[in-house]
Amino acid sequence: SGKRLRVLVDMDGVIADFEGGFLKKYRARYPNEPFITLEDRRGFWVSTQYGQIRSDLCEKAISIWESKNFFTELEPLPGGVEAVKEMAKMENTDVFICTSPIKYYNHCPYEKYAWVEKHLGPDFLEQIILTRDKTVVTGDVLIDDKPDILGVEPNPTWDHVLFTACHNKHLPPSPAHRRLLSWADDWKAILESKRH
Ligand code: DGP
Repeated sequence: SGKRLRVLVDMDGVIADFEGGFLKKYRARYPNEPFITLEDRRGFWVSTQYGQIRSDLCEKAISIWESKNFFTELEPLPGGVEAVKEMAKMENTDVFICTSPIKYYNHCPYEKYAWVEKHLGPDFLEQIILTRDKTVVTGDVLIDDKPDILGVEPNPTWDHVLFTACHNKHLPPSPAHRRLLSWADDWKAILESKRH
């Protein structure tokens, strides 16, 4: 069909290495506290799993991503920046970065813009959607590592493609979404399948 394809790409866990950045800074700040290796991560919420080890570790985990420079200093995930740039150059394709800022807003929203400018370029600042509710955003595809994307809209327009991350790789296949295993996986085939 002649319609343009709108792709929404999540940031943390999809193009920015939130989990790796978290673990590195948590271990540096709390060298004598127990930690969860990426291999042992289960469940989307990092603070929930840390709180299960010992209740005070929940707040210690939160203190890491609430710190200045946490989000700006996240490393890009392999192939993500290249894939998003390539996608944005494709014909009849609009790409938006769709990301939920944390509620402690002192640094995170600013740093997300700074990260996009640094890694994707200043023109990409036009493509940022910051929202705590992705269900109200319209698009054809949402590439996101969170297994359950809920909000006020019961029938979002997008199809959720689950991006594989340390915390979701053990989940059984679900009719709610297909998977993109990494940026080395065939993301172009997923986009082409949605164009019809
Ligand atoms: P998104 O990936 O766009 O759905 O954003 C979710 C954000 O929440 C992202 O920055 C990662 C972060 N996050 C991960 N674990 C926790 C947690 O346990 N508590 C909070 N408040 N945020 C978390």
